[in-house]
Amino acid sequence: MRTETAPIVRLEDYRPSDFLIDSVELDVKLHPTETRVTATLVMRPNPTGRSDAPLVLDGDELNLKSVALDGRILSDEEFEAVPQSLTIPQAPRQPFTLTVETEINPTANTKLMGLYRSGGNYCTQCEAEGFRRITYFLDRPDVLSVYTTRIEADRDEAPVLLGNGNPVENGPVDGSGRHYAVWHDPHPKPSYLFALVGGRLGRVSKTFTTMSGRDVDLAIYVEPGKEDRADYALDALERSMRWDEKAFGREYDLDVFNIVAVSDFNMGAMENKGLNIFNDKYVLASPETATDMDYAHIEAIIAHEYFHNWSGNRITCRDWFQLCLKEGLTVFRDQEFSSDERSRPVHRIAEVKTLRARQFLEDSSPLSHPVRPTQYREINNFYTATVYEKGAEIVRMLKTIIGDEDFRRGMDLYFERCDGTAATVEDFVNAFADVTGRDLSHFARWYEQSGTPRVTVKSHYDVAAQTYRLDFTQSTPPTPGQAKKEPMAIPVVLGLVSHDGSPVNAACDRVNERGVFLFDKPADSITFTGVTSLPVPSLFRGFSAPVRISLDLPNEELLVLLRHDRDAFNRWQAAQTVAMRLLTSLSKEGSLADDTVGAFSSALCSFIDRDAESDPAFAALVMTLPSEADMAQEIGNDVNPDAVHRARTELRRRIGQACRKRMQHFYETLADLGPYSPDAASAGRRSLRNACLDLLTAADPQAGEAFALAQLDSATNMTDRLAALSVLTTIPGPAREEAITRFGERYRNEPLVIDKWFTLQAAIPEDGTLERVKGLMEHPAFSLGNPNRVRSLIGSFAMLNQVQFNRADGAGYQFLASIVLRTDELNPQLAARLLTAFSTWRMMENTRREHAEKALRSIEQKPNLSRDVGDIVSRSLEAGQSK
Ligand code: B3K
Ligand code: ZN
Repeated sequence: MRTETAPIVRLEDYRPSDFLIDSVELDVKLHPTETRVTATLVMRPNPTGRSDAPLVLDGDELNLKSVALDGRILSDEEFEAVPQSLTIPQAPRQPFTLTVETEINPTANTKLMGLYRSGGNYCTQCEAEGFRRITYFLDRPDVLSVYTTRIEADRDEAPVLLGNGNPVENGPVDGSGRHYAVWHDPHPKPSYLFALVGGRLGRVSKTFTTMSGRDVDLAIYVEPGKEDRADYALDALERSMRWDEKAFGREYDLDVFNIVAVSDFNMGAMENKGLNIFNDKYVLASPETATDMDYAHIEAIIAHEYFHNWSGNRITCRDWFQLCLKEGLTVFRDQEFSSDERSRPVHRIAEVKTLRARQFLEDSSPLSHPVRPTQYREINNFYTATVYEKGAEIVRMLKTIIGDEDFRRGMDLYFERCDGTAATVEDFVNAFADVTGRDLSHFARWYEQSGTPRVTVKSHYDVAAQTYRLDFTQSTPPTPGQAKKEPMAIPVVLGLVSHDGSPVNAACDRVNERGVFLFDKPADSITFTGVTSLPVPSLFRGFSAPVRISLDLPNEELLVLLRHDRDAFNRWQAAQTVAMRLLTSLSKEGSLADDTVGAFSSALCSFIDRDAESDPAFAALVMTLPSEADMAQEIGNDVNPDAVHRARTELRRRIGQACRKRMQHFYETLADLGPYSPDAASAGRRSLRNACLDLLTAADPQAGEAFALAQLDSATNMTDRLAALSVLTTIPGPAREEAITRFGERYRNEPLVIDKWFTLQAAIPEDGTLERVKGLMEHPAFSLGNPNRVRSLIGSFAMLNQVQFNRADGAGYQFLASIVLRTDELNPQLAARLLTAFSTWRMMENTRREHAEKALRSIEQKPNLSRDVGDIVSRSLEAGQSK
């Protein structure tokens, strides 16, 4: 479909469905190319719908075989069927049963939406609008039905048959070599939560006893032979279930909970009721193949999908505009889980790094949109950092403003009141307004207004009066469709810190007992009294609001926070802010005075002396400079990625030289001696050690190369091996090439490790990388049809390699454009995702900007673009966007 013809769907046009589907019986006869689906739908007119409306069911590439109403086959005159819809003009005005038979070809399904095949197995993906690729249906989230699914398949081809809900029966289909299984899900659900799986799969399992004493069979299905790699995921599932009972009082509600790992999947995982389907990258882990970060991601995503059982499945979304209702809330819940299971401050820093790298970037790009968008052409393009990550920040701010207890009471009320319904953002906010008696309408503006607010703070100390005043102003830059902005309700968690770390006994009646000042006007001031010496303000502790902060403090005062603040997030932030100042001036001016770098380096050295041992994971974060992409965002316009890269390399070198003794000390003493364990403490030690290796190498590449080569040989786990290889990729020469080749050979049968190998090579910031990436596309493991491969090679090149993707000659852009067009023919969702790498194009300097625009136009002009790509390309090019 051409871009121009894709209709815009608007929130304001929402109206209830004219018909309801109370129950669905689905009979699916799996076959590689001719799968037969018979759907028996028990339907009735919706009392809140229109009384004269025709029945229009959604479809997508469907081939209709027959349709019957209350058992009577309809003649061709009684309905109209095209691949995208099935219309019955004269539908009954009382309850009726509609039986629809369709045929689909799962092997030809390269979009990975609906029923498709992965590694020979059958699986499904229905969110957002994939169920209509299986059968004609009212494929919208506010139509909730009880499903019974009968799955039939060749016994050899698919010995395992799984569906939503609980297993009912199974057995052979006489004399045919086929067998069947029936599943029943008693919980009414929208079609996007439907799933089935058929295939040859290995299994790990355990029993979980819920808080009320019910036994649930937990199982994870993976490629046969890889069962032991699912143990960590199974353990994470059990911990998630226990945590949701404790933290939110949420109990699981079926007799079984199944997870299936597949190797072709468009995103991370999917929360289908009782049958989660996962990208195998987020299930499979062994010390030999997965890094500490992989383990952390597995834990978080297993938790996320499990938590959806309440925030998403029991309470679902009325329409897709409400996506943040389930996604933002569930991200918040998984973040809380990971923080409880690991180190809260370290996890918070990781969350904020992601938020800034992805959501702030999106918000300053032509793709900026509100957490609850008001219109879309393609809903799959709205599974964004804004909906997910900023959506989670809104929930976090709400908790900060009303406090832990009221937050829990509000959540309880929301779960109780909305259980079994398709709800809206208003339902969610109302629960908290009702338990607290507060008017949250100003706060709710966070869902409507896009763009990242900027808060500027100026400080005034009056020695004579012993008062300390903070003047706050806020503004939000215009974004697509929103030229004028309103002030936001911003919770500022703050405190004062003295220069020597001694407590500051100051009072301010605008700051509540939890240290929160609610800043909700364009400008406001607060004054502390009883301030006996000049303090340093610690603002937005724990990153209490998703805003950009401009602060008028000199570097020396910020470094007081690194040393003395009791808020770990702000200690880290202080070092980052100083580093960013150094990096941006180095990038603009090309040089930096020795004493500026010296002061920062010595603050880092004393930080390391004092804190690295006791909290290595935190120390590693403090020692990691903002990324090149962070720098580009900070600079904001006329960015020259080469200058940015040079500046960062230079500062790493100088800090590495200044702190060399400490780095070497930790590098030597932190070597992993015992057997590998993925726990946060051990992972923290590895991350500090590898951060030291990185800085040592920046200071002295020759020495670094020797350390890295030795580490590559002696490593007992993927974290250390990959870190060593990553350091080697920064040092051109034969040693690097040999190490890359050997690594590739060692893991040639491990696609998920080959992905890491692709990523490292795609990120090499040197001329020649584009050729290398093109060469790797010929590697036997690479396939344009597999999203993990494409993202790890091409996505990494475009998103991680600032200098080479943004080459001054435009070759990086042209390359990405050509891949987007090729991928679009197979898998539009994947193509659209890749295309979002262009979202930074307007902040580049002129030559690059022109090349990027040309590449985008070349995509725009191509006939028959998918709706996914057409939507992203046209929004990326729309004129008059501000950053
Ligand atoms: N709900 C799914 C995402 C579906 C994406 C559809 N394009 C996974 C998740 O957020 O948990
Ligand atoms: Zn989710």
